[in-house]
Amino acid sequence: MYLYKAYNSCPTAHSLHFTMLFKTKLSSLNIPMKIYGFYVFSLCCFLIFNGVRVEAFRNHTRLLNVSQPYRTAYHFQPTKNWMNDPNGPMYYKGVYHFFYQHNPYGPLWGNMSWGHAISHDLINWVHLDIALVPNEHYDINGCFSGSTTILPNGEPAILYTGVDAKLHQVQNLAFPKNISDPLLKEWVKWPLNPILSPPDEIDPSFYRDPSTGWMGADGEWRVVIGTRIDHQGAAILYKSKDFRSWNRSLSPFPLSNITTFWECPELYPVICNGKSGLDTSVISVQGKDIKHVLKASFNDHDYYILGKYDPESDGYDVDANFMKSKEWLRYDYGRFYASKSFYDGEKKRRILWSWVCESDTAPDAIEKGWSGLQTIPRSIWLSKNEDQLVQWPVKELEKLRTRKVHFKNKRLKGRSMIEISGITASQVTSKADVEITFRVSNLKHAEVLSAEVVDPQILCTQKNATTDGKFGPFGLLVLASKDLTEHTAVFFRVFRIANSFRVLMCADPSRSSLKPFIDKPIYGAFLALDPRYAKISLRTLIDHSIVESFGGEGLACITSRVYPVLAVGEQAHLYAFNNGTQSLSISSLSAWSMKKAQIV
Ligand code: DQQ
Repeated sequence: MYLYKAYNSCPTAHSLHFTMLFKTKLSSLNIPMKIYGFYVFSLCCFLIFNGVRVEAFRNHTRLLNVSQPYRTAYHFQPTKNWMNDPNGPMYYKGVYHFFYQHNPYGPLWGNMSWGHAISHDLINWVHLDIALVPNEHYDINGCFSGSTTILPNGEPAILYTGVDAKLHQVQNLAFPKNISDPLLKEWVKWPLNPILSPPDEIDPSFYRDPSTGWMGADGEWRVVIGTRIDHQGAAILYKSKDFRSWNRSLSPFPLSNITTFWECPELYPVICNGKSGLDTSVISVQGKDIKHVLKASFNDHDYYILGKYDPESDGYDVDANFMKSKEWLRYDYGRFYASKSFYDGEKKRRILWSWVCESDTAPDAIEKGWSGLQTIPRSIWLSKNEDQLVQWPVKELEKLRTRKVHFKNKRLKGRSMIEISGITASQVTSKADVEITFRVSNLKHAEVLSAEVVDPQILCTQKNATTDGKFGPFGLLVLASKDLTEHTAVFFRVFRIANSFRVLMCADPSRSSLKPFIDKPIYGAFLALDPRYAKISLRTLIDHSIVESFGGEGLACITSRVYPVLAVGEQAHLYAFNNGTQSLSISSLSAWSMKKAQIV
């Protein structure tokens, strides 16, 4: 594991770049802050030697005044500096609270603190003072990820991982100074911290990210903590009567022998017949029309399985075997890590947030003065087939929609494209919300795919947006320069396997930017729909340097980071395209330019 990847799993050009710079390999993930300091120092030396102005590192405010083509208009960001995992989102006394892993002193990972912001609609935000800073012996090397739980007396509790003076990961509590303040501006660490230290058989560098608590049939609280046991990714279950003193539960929880460590695990209920969410903590949600989602972050992605959790025995029966890679489900098949969900009691829904890391380099982050985005908060529920989750941007986002282009039933011949214009050019394409639905017919002509299960990411890479096909590639070209030198393609292909069909969804940023050292992976997922009976739909949120796509009304999601240099502002265009030989029709298209969210 290389230096940069100490505690943030961002498979970006950052790490690749620094791998090349330092060629420093560490034998474990346990990277002390002191070494991180050395790394920052080395970075500065490197930049000086390469003529990059290191004063940038000292004065981010000045940098934020220079042109910022990659800062987003409606995705959550701190005003400057580094952000990674979402932490402890919750709804409390009429206010949404969002916390996040934050380095208040620079645009690279370090000094892990909990940033804090509040909102009335999950879209417009006010940043508050930092909620937790690493200043006690039990968290002096970082206030790492964790969750909030609202206790029976209505009091919210933060349960988070601290990295102590010995670099051991321990679990700590914090409570609001004043619970009648809906803004929860100040947090007080529990005097008896740490409340949990790693058990003897657990490596103290792999013991972190406590989940939101839920109450079992016996009235006791439960949480899960990410770890590894015998070199396998795992979650450990803890129990408590009062949320303050905790004991390890002896009930075995799922392990995965093809992963080595789990971060940010979550366990929460979903209802089988509807889109409503369920409170994690409510015991009465157990029943035959409830399933439980077990989620973990590992290998740079967020995976989940569906199963049944029994609150009496704490057993968890999985629908599919977590150990077989083909059975894994993913929230998002692109850039998306360390997600966290919460139950929004006000709107009776479950909301999912995730960190979307950069794909540019550490020197780019220093020049920008910031690093890291959050996805648009997504409503999340169980699909009609009860075999996967469905995600959709929260309804409140639609308040930002402004000028609209709309048409219906337009033929898109083979090897053709149309520009979607008509919304003020400078507005539509750098920050837009586009919904498009395609209809395909005569599928007997579809390309044949062998019946073996194919990795969709590999298929999208082999058959990218420019590779000829029959039904597809068709979709959108976003953040495109007029001559298409730069563009990001989000598209579909329909394949025939014996007598059935498979719809592949891809996001291809390989031509998104002329900038060097950008990581531009092609991503892919299969859409669980039958194109003979269902239309193929795509919703894409475009926001300067992020492209978040929802295929099949949220059945598959792919998020990419892109950094165009030509396709910026008025020079950014949007097209619908069909590079397949077969004609199809656009049943409907609606595209809106988006207003800027108020994030202050
Ligand atoms: N990021 C946090 C850890 C967590 C990791 C540190 C996941 O608590 O495991 O910033 O990105």
